[in-house]
Amino acid sequence: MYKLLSHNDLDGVGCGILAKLAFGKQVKVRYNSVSSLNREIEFFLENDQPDTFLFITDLSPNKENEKRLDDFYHAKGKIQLLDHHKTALHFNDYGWGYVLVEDNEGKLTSATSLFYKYLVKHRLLEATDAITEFVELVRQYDTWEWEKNKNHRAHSLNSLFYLVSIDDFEEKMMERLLTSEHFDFDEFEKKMLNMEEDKIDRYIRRKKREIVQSETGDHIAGIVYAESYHSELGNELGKEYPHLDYIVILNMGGKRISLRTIHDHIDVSEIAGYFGGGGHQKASGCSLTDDAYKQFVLDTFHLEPIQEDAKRNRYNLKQSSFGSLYKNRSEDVFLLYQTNDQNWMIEKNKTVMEQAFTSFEEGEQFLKRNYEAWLVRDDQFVEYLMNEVKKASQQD
Ligand SMILES: [Mn+2]
Repeated sequence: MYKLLSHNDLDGVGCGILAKLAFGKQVKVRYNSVSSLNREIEFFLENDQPDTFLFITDLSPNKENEKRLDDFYHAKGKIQLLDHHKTALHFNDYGWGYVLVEDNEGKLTSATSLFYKYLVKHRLLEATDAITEFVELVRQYDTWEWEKNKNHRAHSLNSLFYLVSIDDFEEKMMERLLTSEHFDFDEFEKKMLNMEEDKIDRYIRRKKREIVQSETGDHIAGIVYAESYHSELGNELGKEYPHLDYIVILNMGGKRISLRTIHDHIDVSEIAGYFGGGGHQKASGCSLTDDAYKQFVLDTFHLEPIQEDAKRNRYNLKQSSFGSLYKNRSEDVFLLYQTNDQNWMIEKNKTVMEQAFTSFEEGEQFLKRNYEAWLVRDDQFVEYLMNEVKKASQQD
């Protein structure tokens, strides 16, 4: 007998599908949240047959269970942990652990891609085109490589995963992988997925108007409440507000936090680690502990959402060398403009500030991090210019 304990997201369930393809009725699969894994491990050690082979994929046990599993392994228990999370690398110290973040071709891994390689290598599953394509879609979604590759099918696969129950998804995918030569969606799914993508877009647009900005230690974070679409949200909010170091997504019902960053210089697995969680450099999570609650909920609850930049301007545009006009909540007015020596400077309420910037982005980042300023609409820009002209002509 085999038992698989895996994560309850697409990558985790991808492992379950592979296990069922390989072992059929000989495997019991249980999907877990990060926090429920440890209960399942304890249940396995106390109740399952000692000759059952245990796989753990896409999740890490806590310290106590790490020890228990190692004892079980040395008592001739059969166990294999496969993971790709940076915070799980220490499991490589064990004979039963295999954690790989990036393969030798420099490609990011996922639990499903690691488990597929493992099963094929040990001749437990025969590789086919359809399975290989499915595994690659899961990998690209989980590592977010799909966005760079514009592989929307990977994103659609994850959307489909959340549209149906895990049981239905497993059943649909297994049938497809067993009978089709290539992996594809059917016509009905394609229609549904189009509607779902629109719905996600609308959800994200609303969240862009709810996010607040807060200083957290050495960083500036964006904080938003959301129950769904955490990866999409983290990515879109990160790109919309690149002056934020990272995005904190609070799921109050689940008492969970997701952390996302688009920046290479930030490691959100460290921040999650501080609150007892873990994950990847750009995507991590932790529980909403008392400390995290104080920092992200209590201390930010009174804050006003970030004001979006005016989007439909024809005159007050970013990067305009003679100036882009910004404002903040205290009605300070900022003009960000390029000087003759190619530097970018800021005039705050008509007084030149001392800082000079080598690019527009750098100057804008400064304005947004320090003043939460936003690009004003054309009408306010025109009014500002007319006042300038009036003043100039009065001086003549
Ligand atoms: Mn994963």
